[in-house]
Amino acid sequence: MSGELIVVSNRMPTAAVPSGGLVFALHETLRKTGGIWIGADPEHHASPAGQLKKIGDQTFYKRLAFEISEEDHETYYLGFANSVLWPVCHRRGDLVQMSRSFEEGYRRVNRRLAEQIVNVAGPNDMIWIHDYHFFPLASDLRSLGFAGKLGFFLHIPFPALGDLGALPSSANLAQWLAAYDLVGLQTRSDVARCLEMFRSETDAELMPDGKIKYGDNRVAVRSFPIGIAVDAFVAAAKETFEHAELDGDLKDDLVIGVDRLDYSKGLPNRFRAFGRYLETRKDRSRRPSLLQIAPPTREEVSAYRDIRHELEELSGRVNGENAALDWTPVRYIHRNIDRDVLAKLYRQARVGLVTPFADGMNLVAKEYVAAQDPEDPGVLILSRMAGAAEDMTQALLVNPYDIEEMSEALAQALDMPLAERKRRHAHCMEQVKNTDVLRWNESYLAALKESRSTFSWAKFYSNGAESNV
Ligand code: GDG
Repeated sequence: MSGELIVVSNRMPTAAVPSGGLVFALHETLRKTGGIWIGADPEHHASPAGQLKKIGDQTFYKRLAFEISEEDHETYYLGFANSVLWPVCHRRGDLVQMSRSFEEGYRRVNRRLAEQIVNVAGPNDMIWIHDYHFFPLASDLRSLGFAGKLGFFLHIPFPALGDLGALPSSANLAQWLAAYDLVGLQTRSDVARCLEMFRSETDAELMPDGKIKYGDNRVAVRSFPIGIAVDAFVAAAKETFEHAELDGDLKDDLVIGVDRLDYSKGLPNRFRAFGRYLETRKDRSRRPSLLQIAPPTREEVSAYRDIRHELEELSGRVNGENAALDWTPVRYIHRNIDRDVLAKLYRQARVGLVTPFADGMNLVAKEYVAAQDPEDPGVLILSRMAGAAEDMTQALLVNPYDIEEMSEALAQALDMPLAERKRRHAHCMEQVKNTDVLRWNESYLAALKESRSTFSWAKFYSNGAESNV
């Protein structure tokens, strides 16, 4: 008898129909298949409950929340997940904050969540766990006797072997990942780095079927490049754009950037490159605007406050040096913009500027391409370090550390002839369609269904444990 699909992610939408790329796609999947979505309760509790609780709309599938305390939030979420794992995975070992309490909080929340999941999961259920908040969850679920299929998808870059050294020694990524049946990563380069990690482990062995054998476990590691809900995005972008929504000087030569305000997104260098372009542009009558939308995120972490101050200072400087009475070169919006407005702004923009230092995929690059008018498309400037660059090779690929190169790419993009814009856009759009998020969902789940559960009941009983599923 086949079981239910259970999705686990730190953030879970509570609205009947959630907005946003990934969340919307997982919602669409669960709407079709039914099942359960488990996520963290946004409220913090002095004594977190021992069971999952229903939260939000329950129409098509169950939404169950696990409670966390203020201390859990500080140690598991802000601490280990976002001050250790996030910087390590984004090649910023210098920003790692070490604290035993972070490690303990991370392990405590994962173990507690595993206990709560086995109380609701049936033996044939298939659990799909998302992202770095839950690396050890499969290992915890297996030790409690869960025997169904366990899948994992990492949305952020898989760290290089050298960067893994910045993790505390209690974080055994290889052992944690080996407890899954299928580990999904964004790109082929991520898979290569993950395999390199396993190769460096004496307990791991690459099997003829491509799986990794680690102790008694066998895990498959594959890339599943994520995308956007293409049709929905194209439709939103096509709606008549109200020019009244923009000030006069935003209508021409608009360059757009959209990113959570995160140090991995390379925003200061982007502002510097735009400033450099303004200084060196040949046609001084040209007055491009950079519209940077950067909603706040994780502001309790000091590295995020630092990047905010740096950006405010830089946007002030570029404007101070270049603005005219009737022209503001940099528009920096530090808040969330409605998704439909965003889609239309992308379509209006001549250039999409996506320049992260490290990024699992980067959906903004795909949204920008999908939003363009194919008969008069804008140009995507894309960092080589974004996962999206692996397939979108006809974007203008740049090194996000090279201000001069990015400034030259801006000049090239703003002057690009229509025929070249159309050719590059058509190629990028093909890649966007190939990775439509609904297809991504289906292909991952099909691969997870086919994967054989690594769990050994014989071993479990021989250890004298009792089943509680
Ligand atoms: C992680 C990985 C991977 C941004 N500002 C606003 C807004 N957004 C939306 C964008 C886009 C999404 O947020 C950001 O997605 P990204 O992929 O660019 O980046 P992360 O948030 O870091 O996501 C990343 C992704 O997971 C999926 O696997 O691609 O590499 O880091 O959809 O449009 N949306 C609205 N207003 C804003 O102001 N409505």
